[in-house]
Amino acid sequence: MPQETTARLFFALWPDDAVRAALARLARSLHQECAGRMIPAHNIHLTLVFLGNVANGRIPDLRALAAAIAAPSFDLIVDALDYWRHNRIVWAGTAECPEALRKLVAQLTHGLRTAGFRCEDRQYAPHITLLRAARRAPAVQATGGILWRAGDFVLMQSLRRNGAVAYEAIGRWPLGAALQDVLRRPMPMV
Ligand code: 2AM
Repeated sequence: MPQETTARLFFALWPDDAVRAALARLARSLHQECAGRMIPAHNIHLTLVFLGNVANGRIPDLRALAAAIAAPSFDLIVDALDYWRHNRIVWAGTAECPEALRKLVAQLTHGLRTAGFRCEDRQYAPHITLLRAARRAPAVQATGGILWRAGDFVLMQSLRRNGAVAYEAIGRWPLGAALQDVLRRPMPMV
């Protein structure tokens, strides 16, 4: 019987060029302080939901589920730094997680579970990994805020190419005004 192939997948926010450049600058300065391996600028992202290995045949279900998400766009202020000792990553995050980000993750997770996908039970901890195998934690836990206007989200595939991690976009979906906001707007007089 032919084996069904799988893909290692996750939903994420992907930065635009300006935010990517600012995060890559931050990664470079943290690297001087904490050593370890810098995440290449083109790989920097914020994971929303990690799916792990998914049968390729289920990718259309993931696309349909993502297309059905109705969630507002939001601003993320990247102003916090931290270090996880258990996996030695240095990451950037946000002192205050926007409610819209939590709701987007909750909506995705709910849709995924309903469709029979396995998602983690752990509480969502928004983090943008900047260094792996870091030798020490950064001395300060705050950074000048980087404004990230999240206007869409992506489904990514994680691959290994020549021993390096490579990410490929499978789909991208816009975040927009929530339906309630649209309905609340005054109707134009005709
Ligand atoms: P990390 O940066 O903390 O390793 C692609 O691998 C993305 O999915 C990364 O953002 C990674 O987070 C996250 N990821 C990888 N394995 C994961 C797991 N088992 N649980 C949750 N997130 C994971």
